[in-house]
Amino acid sequence: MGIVNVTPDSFADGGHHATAEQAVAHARRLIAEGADLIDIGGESTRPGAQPVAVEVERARVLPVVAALRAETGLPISVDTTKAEVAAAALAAGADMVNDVSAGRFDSAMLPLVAERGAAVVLMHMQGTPATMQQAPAYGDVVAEVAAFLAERAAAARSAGIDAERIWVDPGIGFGKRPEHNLALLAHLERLAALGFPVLVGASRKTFLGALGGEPVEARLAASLAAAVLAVAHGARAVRVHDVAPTRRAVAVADAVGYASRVAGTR
Ligand code: PMM
Repeated sequence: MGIVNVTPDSFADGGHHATAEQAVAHARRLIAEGADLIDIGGESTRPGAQPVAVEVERARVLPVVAALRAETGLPISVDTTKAEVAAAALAAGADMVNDVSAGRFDSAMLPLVAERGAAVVLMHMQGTPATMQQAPAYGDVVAEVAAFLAERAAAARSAGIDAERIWVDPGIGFGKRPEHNLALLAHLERLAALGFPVLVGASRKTFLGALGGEPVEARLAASLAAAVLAVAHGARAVRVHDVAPTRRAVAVADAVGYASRVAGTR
């Protein structure tokens, strides 16, 4: 999943693709690099970020969704917690809603996704973007994230969303200390065991910098390691800024995983 943030303030690429033209050009680059899916967001969810008005978010996202829909058959996802923004994006041709609140911030979200027959990503977050990194605390982070995702998937099912259209995501960096993110990556199998495909977004995130001290623009190697480990531990998709190198790295993880399954059956 290639990331297109149409925002002035996202942590890793804020301001780089702030106009619709720049965002569309960036999405084209990600597609050329081999993205299977494009995720378009108009509201930063970085720690401390303040909410954006619905009209602002809609005006950022819609032209990009519409322009891309006109030129690609790849699935398009919209990264939003607002049903109004999601509704407009789905009408403009998006296929999937990536909701970092898992349908909790807007009660109209899950019914909307059901009614439109769209896919949904349900992501775990402790707190809200404005407060989530103040004092993240868990007893057993993997068990608590798994229980949360199971509960949200059940809510999505009761809203009428088909099981095949539900994805789950541990929400790396969303109300988590570095050790929480590492534990989730190490035990993704327990999230995959819920029966839904798992999406993981670790690309360029702060916990990678906390390990090696790199600033955000120097976290490619660490991001590739995280993507490979995510796939090795059961992620079906990774949400990344750097599509071409991630594809190469993940292809190796996939091939080794395949070889180990074949070896195991002989
Ligand atoms: N991370 C960010 C934004 N949206 N959505 C999902 N499903 N998973 C994530 O990990 C996630 C997300 C924040 O990262 P960005 O500012 O680089 O987009």
